[in-house]
Amino acid sequence: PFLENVIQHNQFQSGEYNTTFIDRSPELFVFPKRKDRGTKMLTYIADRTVNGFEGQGSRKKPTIPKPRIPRVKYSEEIPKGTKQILDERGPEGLAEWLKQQNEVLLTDTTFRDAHQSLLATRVRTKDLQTIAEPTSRLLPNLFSLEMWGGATFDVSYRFLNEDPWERLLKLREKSPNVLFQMLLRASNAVGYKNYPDNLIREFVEKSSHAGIDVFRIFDSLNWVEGMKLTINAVRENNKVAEAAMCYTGDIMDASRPKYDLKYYQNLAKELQDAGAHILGIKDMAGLLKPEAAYQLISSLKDTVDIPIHLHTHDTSGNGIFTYAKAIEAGVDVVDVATGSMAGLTSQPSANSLYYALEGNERKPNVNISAYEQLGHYWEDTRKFYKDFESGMMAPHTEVYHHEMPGGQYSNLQQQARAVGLADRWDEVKNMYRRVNDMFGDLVKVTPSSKVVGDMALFMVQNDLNEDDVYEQGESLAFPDSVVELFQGHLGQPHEGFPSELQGIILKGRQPIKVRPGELLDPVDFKELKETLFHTLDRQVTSFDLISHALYPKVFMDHQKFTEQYGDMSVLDTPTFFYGMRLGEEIEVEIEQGKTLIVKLVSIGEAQVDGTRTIYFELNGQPREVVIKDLN
Ligand code: 3PY
Ligand code: ZN
Repeated sequence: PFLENVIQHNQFQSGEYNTTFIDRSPELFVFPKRKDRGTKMLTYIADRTVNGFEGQGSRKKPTIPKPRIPRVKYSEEIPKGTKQILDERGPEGLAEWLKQQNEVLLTDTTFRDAHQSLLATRVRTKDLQTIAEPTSRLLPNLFSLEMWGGATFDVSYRFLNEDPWERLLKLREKSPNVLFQMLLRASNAVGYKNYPDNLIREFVEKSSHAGIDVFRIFDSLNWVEGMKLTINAVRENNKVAEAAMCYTGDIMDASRPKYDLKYYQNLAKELQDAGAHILGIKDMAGLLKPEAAYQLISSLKDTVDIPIHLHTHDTSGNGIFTYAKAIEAGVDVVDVATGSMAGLTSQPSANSLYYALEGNERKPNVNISAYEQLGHYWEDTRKFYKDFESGMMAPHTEVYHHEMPGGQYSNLQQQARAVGLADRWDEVKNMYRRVNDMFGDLVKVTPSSKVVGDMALFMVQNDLNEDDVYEQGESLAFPDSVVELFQGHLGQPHEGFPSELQGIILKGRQPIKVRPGELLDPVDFKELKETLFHTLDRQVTSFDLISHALYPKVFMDHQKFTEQYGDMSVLDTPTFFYGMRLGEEIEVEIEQGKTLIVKLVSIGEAQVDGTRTIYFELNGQPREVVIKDLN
């Protein structure tokens, strides 16, 4: 282990073979602890069995049959797809190719936005990995698979205790033919605040190396100034920059001229000039009505030369109608999800769209029976995640009033519940819109949508109305996120902030007008690497450095988890969430070709110190672990 430590040491790797660094590096004498992977894993399973997941208390593990997996011929070569077009022709060539297609192309969001919007982003890599190759084989004509970014990055670490970079690498291996697409919040990256410029560049470079081809870039206030650096970074890596404008308001509503057709035309031109290969329209709440879609797409087709890619959520139930009108107007690509993961706050169903376009010359060129088979897998797999379902049972047209993004609805509902406002949810929804109007009618999408949500909760909780905010503002302690927004730390909204309210919220502090990134010190990656090497006591990757720079605490908590339990992404999902049933036996492949057989034999009585002994058999040998009963 000593030699291994020396070889892995960054000074040795950077060419310093003069051995004096050995005397100066006490960490070389720290040897990896002997890992007992079995005991660590049993401790995790015992803990879930007794204490449940995420503080939800222990619940009976449901009996869920193994998901049906479509039969595909693994021995055959995987058909070529859009990934090969990008690799051969570059991003401009791909955009040209796209414009020449007559049928509408599809982006499938099942691996990202669909589960972010329906299942609180909780779908695990294992369940994605199982279906990645069948998806690639059965749907080689997709434009792209949206499978990374948005909330998946932090939720992976925070709640699923898996490494999002590994997800990307593993899926890429299974799916070499279809473009991989991610959602990138411009200078907020995959987080909720502005990050230093060099971190954004590093993030884009390393995620393109790891497998992302199409970057959908948006700014939460539609502030193009805040998007340019990211667009350039994507272009420098020879990947596809899909610059997106977030759709808010209603172009058909003459009483609300702030976001009219002209506004979107100007924005589209600015994004094309900023270097977009594709124009994205990100209708994150599902506000784009069918006739508005027709007018918007028709006029943008005359405004820009680049292909147009439309994203919506089906919250109102009008998604397919909106797409049909957008397709009639010439949209190039639309976002859909596999039928059993579609609808409501998710994307419209690929299957429904296919049939809705029967007889239409732009009907997508996909194999509908393949979609139905993939739907079986997702119908079954979704059952693993039933505790994370939002509870929305039917189309919800109130979204046209409150304008909450698909991914925020259930989140804010949870937040409201946590602060004791569960029975005042209708008021919160209504207040969300009132806050929007008070804030000058904002684009609401992560992270600006979170600020509006925080303020709505704050006002309902403290029984405040708009007049109270103006009259008592001096003595109110506004949520931090609200103060930061009005300071300009998320950028500048269209037509600026309402100045009287800004004065009240900032209480004498001066807002910034420049790009927040200009004021942030760059991340010192070299120093961070040294520090992490010492704390983690292992070789540090570029991915670790980026994750730590984005989310220091979340990243370190994940490291601690892994140290304590090992890599639990190897467990099947019901066991990961619920632990095991008495007498149950499971197989866990901890690495390729190495499988452990685990049986839960019995659960000991609770002791006075709150512990219990849990008795297992591991590959037939008795094993016991002691855990704390938190019930
Ligand atoms: C995200 O930023 O995660 C979104 O999906 C916004 O719509
Ligand atoms: Zn979305």
